[in-house]
Amino acid sequence: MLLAEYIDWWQQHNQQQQQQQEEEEETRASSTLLTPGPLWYCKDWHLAAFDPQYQAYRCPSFFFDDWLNELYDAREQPQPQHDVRTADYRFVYLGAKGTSTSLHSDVLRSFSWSANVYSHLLLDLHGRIPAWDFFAEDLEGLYPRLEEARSHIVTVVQHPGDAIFVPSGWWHTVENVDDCISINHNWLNGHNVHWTWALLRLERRQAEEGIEDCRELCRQDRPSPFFRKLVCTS
Ligand SMILES: O=C(O)CCC(=O)C(=O)O
Repeated sequence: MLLAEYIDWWQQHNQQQQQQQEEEEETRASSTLLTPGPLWYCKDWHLAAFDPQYQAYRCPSFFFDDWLNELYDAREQPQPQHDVRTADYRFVYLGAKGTSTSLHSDVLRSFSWSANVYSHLLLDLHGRIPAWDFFAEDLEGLYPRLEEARSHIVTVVQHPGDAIFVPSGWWHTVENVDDCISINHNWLNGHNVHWTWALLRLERRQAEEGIEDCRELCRQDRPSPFFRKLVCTS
């Protein structure tokens, strides 16, 4: 979806919401309400890389020491695969009220910061449980340390102009409690790069173990490049 299409959808969605609210007030009967359509969320828009001259914002000084994005900026000869979608770890998010990001911890064990340009975000930062609703009853009994993890949940309401720092490896969810625009960067420096290094080593070891039984199939002298590529990518 193009950005222009997203904005058209957003305007129509808001008109529909308003119409629904008015109808609700008039009839007070839910049977006549419009069926809600899909709720789109524009995520991971590489605005800084999309137009480097534009300089829409400056990185807050607290988050300046950023080896990850510096590495991307220092690439002198971008390869064909380095288009704007893989240009950096600097993102803008545009979301209608009610859009959300489900539970995750950040790429490469990076830190992240998130600044709220417009409207309100609700962030939950918590322990490591793979679930969206931490208080769902069907989790009971599945995780022996559920109660302990629940006691560590932190809920934050971010207001316009607020920025939040998310430490490496912290699981979090986000909900836009209003229409929202935010800026999010992932970054590394001397304080967390050891986590990234440990993760890369672990994942390399796991990948090696995972292909142990078919390693021979990836050999360069295999006759069909197509076959080799297929095996390597899977
Ligand atoms: O704002 C969002 O919806 C998600 C941002 C986030 O969790 C992140 O950048 O790691």
